[in-house]
Amino acid sequence: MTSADVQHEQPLLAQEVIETVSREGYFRGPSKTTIDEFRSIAAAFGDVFYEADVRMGGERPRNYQLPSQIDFHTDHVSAEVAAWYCLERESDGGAMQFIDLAPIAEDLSRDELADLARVRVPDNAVWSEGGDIALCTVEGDQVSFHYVPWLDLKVPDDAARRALDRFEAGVRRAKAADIIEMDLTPGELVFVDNRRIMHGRAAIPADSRRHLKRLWIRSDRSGDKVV
Ligand SMILES: O=C(O)CCC(=O)C(=O)O
Ligand SMILES: [Fe+2]
Repeated sequence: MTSADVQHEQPLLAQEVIETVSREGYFRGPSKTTIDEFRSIAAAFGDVFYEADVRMGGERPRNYQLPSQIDFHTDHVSAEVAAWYCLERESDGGAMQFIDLAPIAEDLSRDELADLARVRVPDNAVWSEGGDIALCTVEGDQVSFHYVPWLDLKVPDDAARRALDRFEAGVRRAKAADIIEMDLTPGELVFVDNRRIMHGRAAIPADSRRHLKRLWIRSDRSGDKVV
């Protein structure tokens, strides 16, 4: 074995990443992964349909290209899996932050989840044709979320309002006690189930060199849904 082999530790198995994301909701990778390995794991999940550079600036900067704090949210609903690869770290506020919505769903009754599923979130994607999306979808024991708190949620009635209040109280508790923080260093990656795990970020300096590559992935099993 050469010293180059040792540096790469064990080869990263895409299957392990896929299984861990399905069980735990996320997988954080070892250091020293190459961006090509990152891309090949993403490809093993399914169709990588959108790619973004999460760093400051750009001609028409999106929220993730601005220094302000970003509240916890899920990304576009078409992305079953979202993945980030760290190219440059920012020590001043640059850690990624996650909240697992699975325990919050477990605290809600079946009726509350059915009421919550009637809350609609506008689709603000640039390619959107204006439809909106259920805040949650229940299929058997599986609850999938789409939650973007700064958008104008449509709440059809009092029961849906009560369910939303209970859900948001759970999110507030998780923000106070259950944030999963990952201060990725260059070469580290994270894959998340975008319908279970929310992400957010503290404010970072406007001149930060922080740079993550983000991929959105539609799994091979999902068929043709949105986008
Ligand atoms: O800057 C981050 O850590 C995440 C930003 C974000 O919301 C995204 O990449 O979708
Ligand atoms: Fe995001």
